[in-house]
Amino acid sequence: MTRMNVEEQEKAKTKMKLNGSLMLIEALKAEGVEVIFGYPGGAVLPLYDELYKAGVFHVLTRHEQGAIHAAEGYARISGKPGVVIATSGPGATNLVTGLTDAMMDSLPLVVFTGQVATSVIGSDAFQEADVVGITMPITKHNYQVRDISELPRIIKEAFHIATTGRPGPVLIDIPKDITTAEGEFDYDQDVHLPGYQPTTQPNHWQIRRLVEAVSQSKRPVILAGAGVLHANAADELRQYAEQQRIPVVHTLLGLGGFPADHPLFLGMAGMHGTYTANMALYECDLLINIGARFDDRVTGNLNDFAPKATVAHIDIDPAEIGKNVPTKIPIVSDAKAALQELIAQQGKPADTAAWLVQLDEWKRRFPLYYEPEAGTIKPQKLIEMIYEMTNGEAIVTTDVGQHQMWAAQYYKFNRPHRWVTSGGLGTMGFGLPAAIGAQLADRSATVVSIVGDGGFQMTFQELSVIQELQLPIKIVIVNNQALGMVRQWQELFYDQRYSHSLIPNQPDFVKLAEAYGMLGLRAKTEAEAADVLKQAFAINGPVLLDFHVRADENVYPMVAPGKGLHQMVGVKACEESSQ
Ligand SMILES: Cc1ncc(C[n+]2csc(CCOP(=O)(O)OP(=O)(O)O)c2C)c(N)n1
Ligand SMILES: [Mg+2]
Repeated sequence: MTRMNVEEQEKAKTKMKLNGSLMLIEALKAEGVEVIFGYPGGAVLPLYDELYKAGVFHVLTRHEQGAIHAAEGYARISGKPGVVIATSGPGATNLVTGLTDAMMDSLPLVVFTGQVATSVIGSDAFQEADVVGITMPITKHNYQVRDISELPRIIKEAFHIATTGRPGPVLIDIPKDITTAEGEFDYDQDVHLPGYQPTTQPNHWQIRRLVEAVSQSKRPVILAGAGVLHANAADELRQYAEQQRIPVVHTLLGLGGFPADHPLFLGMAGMHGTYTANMALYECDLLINIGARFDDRVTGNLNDFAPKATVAHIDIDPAEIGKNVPTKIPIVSDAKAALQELIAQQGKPADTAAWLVQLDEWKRRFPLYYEPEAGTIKPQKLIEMIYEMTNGEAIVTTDVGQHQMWAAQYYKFNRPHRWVTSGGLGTMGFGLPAAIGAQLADRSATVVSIVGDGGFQMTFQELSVIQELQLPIKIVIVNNQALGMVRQWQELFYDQRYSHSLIPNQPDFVKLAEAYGMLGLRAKTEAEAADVLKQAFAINGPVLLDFHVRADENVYPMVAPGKGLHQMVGVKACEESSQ
């Protein structure tokens, strides 16, 4: 027998006969998957048996929704695809919210669901659900494996599709008999998808047009979205903005793509954006959208959106360009590649001097504002205290509601990949499980999960995982004894009829933490808040903090639904600081 060299041995290994479960495990190894988030059940028992034997790092969440949000948090921080396994039927349907969330926010996931055996598909077998049908509109792509010979190719394609172009979730539905059937495992193959060829490099002439538009512009602004983060283009964004002296506003999901303390940064735009960011979008003569999708929460009433501007839009997904806002300069490209080309072409910079003076004046006169009140805890103050306590370096995950907006406004992100929030879908219950994935993606990071008292109760079963793995996550409940954002809208738009939004008798969250074997601390005043934060961050382990904040506080400024960005309410002029 001739001796095989290493390459031949590797090749032989990838050609070996394996059952479907082992194929899946080998494929995950080949993809460099470090952690799987999942939950077992009948249809995936053979797979779980092989996971057990192979000693794969698998995190058993306490609900499949927890698994998929954890995978999203992991993907957001690591930039790598999050991997999920769930069983057929209810296991798979429990993933629906997370898949939609990942689809809306362009997060790369590869999700495996068990399915009943191929021989009984369509017979309403026990725990059968048409998962391919159900998840068709909420996945970037999905598959059902019908023959073991297809499995390696499908897994390879799934990872490719999830992570290239505009990232998104890909689901693979695997009937139980496929997990035990044997076939040849060849993972050393090229992906061949003629119908899927994302454009990643910008068109030279469109870039030229943008360069010319910039040089003629007097009031340009960059609207930077999460596309900048997906493309790892924060450095290029900064370089370009500085080179051309163009101010930058962020979408909610884009935060951290441009340093919050940079003089050219105007803040977050949209419904709860800063006065300056929104007025910049209203008054600009050139709007350069980089990797944002003109979500309605960002644009306000489209009839009043950027009415004086020529619009340029750089996006990897051509379907986004011109979808909501007429666009004069379309650039289909990866954000990094487009920015590099813009920097290289280095056109005559815009004369933005007068514009920047105007913007600085607005920043000084109309900063984010709240009325301090030391006897209670102002939620805005709480976020500022957390920001200071963590030197602005923490990974922050949130749920959805008022606390999310305050976190976005008052935690200043100076670096990318520190902010994990549910944007497009606005999923309550996202924050806590997402923190698990974020912490596993960056073990040395300080992770703070800022959640609402409402949303926390949608997924708090994942405290078990945090405690079991001793993840040093600080869980901050912004407890306003209300579904605060709903309460705010009812106060402002429904004559204070608080229909099912007030929850004065929330459970004792400190005792709940203790039930999970975790330290719980409570604060009701600013002084107590300072004290418990100090205690919590001194401990290298999980801590749950229950902050009873001012319950009637609202998020401002606000663009009411149907209004334009220039029609914000709750803007307070700060006269003293303008002198
Ligand atoms: C799963 C889900 N159900 C309902 C909503 C609608 N909703 C948006 S914000 C909000 C209130 C959230 O309350 P809480 O978690 O306490 O956060 P707060 O606004 O008080 O900070 C609700 C019900 C949602 N976003 N997600
Ligand atoms: Mg609340």
